[in-house]
Amino acid sequence: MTNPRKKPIVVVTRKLPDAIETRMRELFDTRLNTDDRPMSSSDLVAAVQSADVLVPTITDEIDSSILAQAGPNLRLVANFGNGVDNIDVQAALSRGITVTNTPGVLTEDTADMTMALILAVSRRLAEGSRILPEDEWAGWSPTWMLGRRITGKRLGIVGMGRIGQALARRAKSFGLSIHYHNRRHVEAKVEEELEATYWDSLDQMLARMDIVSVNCPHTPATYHLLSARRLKLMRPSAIVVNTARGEIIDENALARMIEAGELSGAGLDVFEHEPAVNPRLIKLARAGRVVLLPHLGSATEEGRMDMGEKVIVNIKTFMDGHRPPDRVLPSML
Ligand code: 8YV
Repeated sequence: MTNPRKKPIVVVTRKLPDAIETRMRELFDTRLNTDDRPMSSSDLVAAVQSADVLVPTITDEIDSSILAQAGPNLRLVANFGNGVDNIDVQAALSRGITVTNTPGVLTEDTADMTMALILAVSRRLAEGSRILPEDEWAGWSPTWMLGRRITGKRLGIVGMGRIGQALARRAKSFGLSIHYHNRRHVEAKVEEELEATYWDSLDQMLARMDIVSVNCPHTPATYHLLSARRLKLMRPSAIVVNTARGEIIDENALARMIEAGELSGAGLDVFEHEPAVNPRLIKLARAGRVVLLPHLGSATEEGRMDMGEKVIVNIKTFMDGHRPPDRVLPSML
């Protein structure tokens, strides 16, 4: 890096879209992971020892012990992803390593998927779509496979950032009334446009909602925010949807309550111990009580390209000696 003509060594931990990898190879001395196998912690140690820039994803735990073994050249961790709960940001900063992420470009896709899960659980889409391929349809009946109406119900959004607001806009057009819990009110203009009701007490909001959607980041403060105690406050007819991070919900408590009929169902795209999924949830999915997706919230071709482009801009800007646009600071978490 002291020699401006020398391209920085950029280690990318997973396979990215071809066009992104090609551009990265043109711009940087980029080391790709062509077989896309998730890196072990010893692979990660080797990566941080050789790299000027590391490009990890959610499947890499860049904790303080990995960072402590970083070589002297590592200056930037440019996460391919919005959430940075896979990175110890504080430990990175205290070693003089900048962290960036890819905010904004996966907002609409994640909000779409959240709405899809709300519909899937309420209208039994996953269960219904299994009937025909399994040749189990005896024909229409007035009382068979009834779901729940969306229109007129109350949606409580936990975390009203970009994705929460994008969900609220969609949900409003489906006739849901919008409620939210957040550290602070959103702008008055936005609250007005969404006709949204703010709850400073999460407990009080949960007790009154038909549908609860988790859309906040995972931080130490939001770990098990939907704890067993809080889930118990919810109505038995209510459903929970999570496209944020599994750790925000006490998954065991959620599964137990759905098994016991104390909650109606759930739509989950994220899990506490990904890629492992709680066997109780798998059992509930087989019984059609929950809808489970394999972390597909931002999985669109366009989204992955946009994320890759953001990573490139962050690296390029940093290497040109400027503050990268998506720098993450501990105060933002
Ligand atoms: C990403 C996500 O695909 O960006 C995020 O925070 O949860 C995902 O949708 C993943 O994190 C990529 O690293």
